Amino acid sequence: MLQEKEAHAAEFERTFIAIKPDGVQRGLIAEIISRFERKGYKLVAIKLVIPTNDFAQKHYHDLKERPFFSGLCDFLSSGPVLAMVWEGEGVIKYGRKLIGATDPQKSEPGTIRGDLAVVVGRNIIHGSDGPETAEEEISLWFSPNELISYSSNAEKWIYGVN
Ligand code: IDP
Ligand code: MG
Repeated sequence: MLQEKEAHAAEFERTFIAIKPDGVQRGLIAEIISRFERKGYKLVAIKLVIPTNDFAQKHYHDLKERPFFSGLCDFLSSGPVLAMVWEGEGVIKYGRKLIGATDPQKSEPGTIRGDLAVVVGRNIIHGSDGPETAEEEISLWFSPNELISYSSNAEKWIYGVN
């Protein structure tokens, strides 16, 4: 039975989620964390950091050709960011669903951006968009010893595994 549980746990994926400076300043940390927590995902790393501009450029390197890149990096490095890693079955893709579309004007009500943000340049939260970026972003923001592996008593109720 223990083996079965371990095998199941090994399937869990991890994603990088960050509350950007606007979300932190607006007092939305608890609101956003609670949406991931209540869903049934497990928090495995968390820290409050003010990224340097250089670090922000690394985080958003895929967007360096876009006209908003410089303003985006200035913004991300303008104040505290709450960096997190969340774990669970399908968390990368479903985390993006919880977050909603990039432009809050197009995010559905019920999503984080749909409920809590208005414009694309201040959309309060970041989430990895796929398995490769999740891995890349987790290792950019966290060292391996900051990722906490633990079993949660809720898991057997969330996943139905004994
Ligand atoms: P995502 O955050 O939903 O993954 P990306 O396309 O990866 O969206 O863009 C990263 C971030 O860049 C967005 O969350 C948003 O803050 C910002 N951004 C994206 N498009 C625009 C734009 O057209 N104008 C200003 N900022 C933008
Ligand atoms: Mg993105």
